[in-house]
Amino acid sequence: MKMTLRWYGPGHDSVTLDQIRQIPGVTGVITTLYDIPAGEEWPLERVRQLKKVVEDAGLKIEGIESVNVHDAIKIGTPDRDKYIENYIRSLEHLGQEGINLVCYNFMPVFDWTRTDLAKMRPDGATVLAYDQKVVDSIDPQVFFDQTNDASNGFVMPGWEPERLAHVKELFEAYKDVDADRLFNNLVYFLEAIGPVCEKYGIRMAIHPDDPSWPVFGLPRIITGKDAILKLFRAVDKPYNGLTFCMGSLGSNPDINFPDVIRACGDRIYFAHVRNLHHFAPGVFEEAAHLSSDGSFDMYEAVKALHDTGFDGPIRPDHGRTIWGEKCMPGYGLYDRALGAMYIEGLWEAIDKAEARGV
Ligand SMILES: [Mn+2]
Repeated sequence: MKMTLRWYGPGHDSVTLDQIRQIPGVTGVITTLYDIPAGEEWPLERVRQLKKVVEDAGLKIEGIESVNVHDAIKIGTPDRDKYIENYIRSLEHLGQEGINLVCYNFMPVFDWTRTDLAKMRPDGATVLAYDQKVVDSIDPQVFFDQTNDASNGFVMPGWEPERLAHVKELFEAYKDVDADRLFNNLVYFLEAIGPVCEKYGIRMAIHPDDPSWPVFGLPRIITGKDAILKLFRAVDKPYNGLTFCMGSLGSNPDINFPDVIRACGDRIYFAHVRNLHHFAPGVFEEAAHLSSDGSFDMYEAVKALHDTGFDGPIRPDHGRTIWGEKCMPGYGLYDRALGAMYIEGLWEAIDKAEARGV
């Protein structure tokens, strides 16, 4: 296991690399070229610059989150091959620089969805929260505008204004895309990028849909264990793997994390570890990482990762906003640093117990 933090790159993050380096055990970052729109090629020179900035700070790029997939590829429009070519060249440039983990998602229009970016908890911390009733009662354009207004001035991943300025057109473009078609378009994409992934040993780690059910009538295809295994079978190659995200899979309160981890085994290349507090089906908020603060048994999840020999990067996922920090919702320094330490503590205890045969 390699402990990492997500970092949005120079000028896009309130957290600095120097701060990240001071979190004990954190040796790398998961980063991106945040200003390059989905569908455009990542120039080799930009990848090199990013790598240099991270390495000059004493850290390593452990993976990219994300190289976003253009809507044409998800929709399957006639010009998708042009965007796939760009994607292949971006992967080529990452591979040439020795970066071989890419997290991506295949969700239509909206990336992750939350209905409140700053829900106040009793202790004064604010967290991202979700309430299905809000999603059911609001127009998608209004929803987008409200989310953007609540982002503390940060551009949030998956919520790029230039793309989502055209929410109505995007919905129109997706109107004939059902779950089967979306899945087939994902398979087409994965098969097309196969050669470059195999050439450079790049692992494509798909991020589960968040939440794990259709929202605003848009299909969702990476929703749980069966869906993930179906994708593994459809493109049965080692480069086709998973980002095990507890926040997304955990939107389903009945999820059994150890079961998912054991079923996906060595195809899990990246882990987002976090806790949620469920109030009712479709109503939850993001908790601190500690098991007792939310609904999940974090020990059991981390133990299953440990037991299956997981050796990829872990990042503490969304944190609460605490101690007066001004940051992108979910991506402050303080609570994610606490989360990293907690996960490392669990890992050390599991490691030592195993070594002693406990
Ligand atoms: Mn995640």
